[in-house]
Amino acid sequence: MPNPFKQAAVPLDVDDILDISFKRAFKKLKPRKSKGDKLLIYKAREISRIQVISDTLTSRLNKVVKKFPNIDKLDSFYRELLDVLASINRIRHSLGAIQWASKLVKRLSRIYIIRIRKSNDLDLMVQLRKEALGRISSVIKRVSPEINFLREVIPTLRDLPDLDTEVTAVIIAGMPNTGKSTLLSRLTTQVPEIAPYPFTTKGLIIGHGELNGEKIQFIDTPGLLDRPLFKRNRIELQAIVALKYLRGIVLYIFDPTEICGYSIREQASLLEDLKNSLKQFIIAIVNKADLEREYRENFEKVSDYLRRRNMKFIKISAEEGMGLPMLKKFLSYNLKEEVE
Ligand SMILES: Nc1nc2c(ncn2[C@@H]2O[C@H](COP(=O)(O)OP(=O)(O)O)[C@@H](O)[C@H]2O)c(=O)[nH]1
Ligand SMILES: [Mg+2]
Repeated sequence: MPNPFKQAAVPLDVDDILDISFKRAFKKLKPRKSKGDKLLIYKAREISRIQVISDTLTSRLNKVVKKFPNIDKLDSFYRELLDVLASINRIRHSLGAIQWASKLVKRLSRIYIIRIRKSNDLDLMVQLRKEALGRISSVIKRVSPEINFLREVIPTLRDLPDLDTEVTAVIIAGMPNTGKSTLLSRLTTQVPEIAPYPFTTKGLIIGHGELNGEKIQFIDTPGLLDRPLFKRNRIELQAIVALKYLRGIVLYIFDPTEICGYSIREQASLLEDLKNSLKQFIIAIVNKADLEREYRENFEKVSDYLRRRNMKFIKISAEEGMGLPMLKKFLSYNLKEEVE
């Protein structure tokens, strides 16, 4: 399922909602041939004013509640993101408050319509209508903090990346310049999409590919899984943690040459962090194998480390394509083991 918040409706600002409803209710109607009882004509007019305002407001408010996806049915990935960005409790509270306001508006309008219907006094009818609209407006104004909150968070939620949580994900992690983008482009067919993602300006990079006829999405996470996790704030960590709910595996890229600018020790330390925070199976990729001859010792160091840690790994050159057919086989085998 793609981003479940795509269809969510952003409420209008309280003043605008009221404005629209009042304008609609008070727009000049063509003067009807005022045959018949003047009292009945006035009565009908006041009743319709209340009715129009109530209908306009409730339909606007209900739309916001109805178009918001069912929180209990969200996939864990999007649920976690909702919690990071908005706090699930707060969202529930806001939607509840809006629903409450909508019901109360409806109830008030019914009560006043009945009272106007029973009245036989022109002034009283006008007075009742004014009172009704005053009370209705104040109900709406009372939920203005909730409406403003939703106005703020819904656009962010609508902007979340479209990740099909049913499609197997291969998340590519590793320090900068280790070869993640190069590998992603090798494993995918089209130009990858860049999807905005909370707390990283670089977004998620999503590439589509196939392994053994099965659709796979390859995900690069610049700014998230490419630097140490310590010193990150809670929210950033939660944005990272949301990734752990994607069904699939993680490829952790090593650059033993250290040309990337990070030592083997730093690269290993990030790997240890990720092992503790992600729940997917992690396969290590030892990249830049085209340079193995020049950096033999470093390659051995990395291999030794990975063997000691009992990790599955495979040596490739993303740039020159060496080891890629093997990597694909290795991937489909492990996806079968891990995902099914
Ligand atoms: N020699 C060699 N260089 C590579 C290999 N893979 C990537 N690179 C180079 O490493 C640099 C960083 O690669 P990139 O894919 O942008 O790394 P990212 O920052 O992890 O996405 C680029 O200059 C690549 O050309 C490889 O297998 N061998
Ligand atoms: Mg990159």
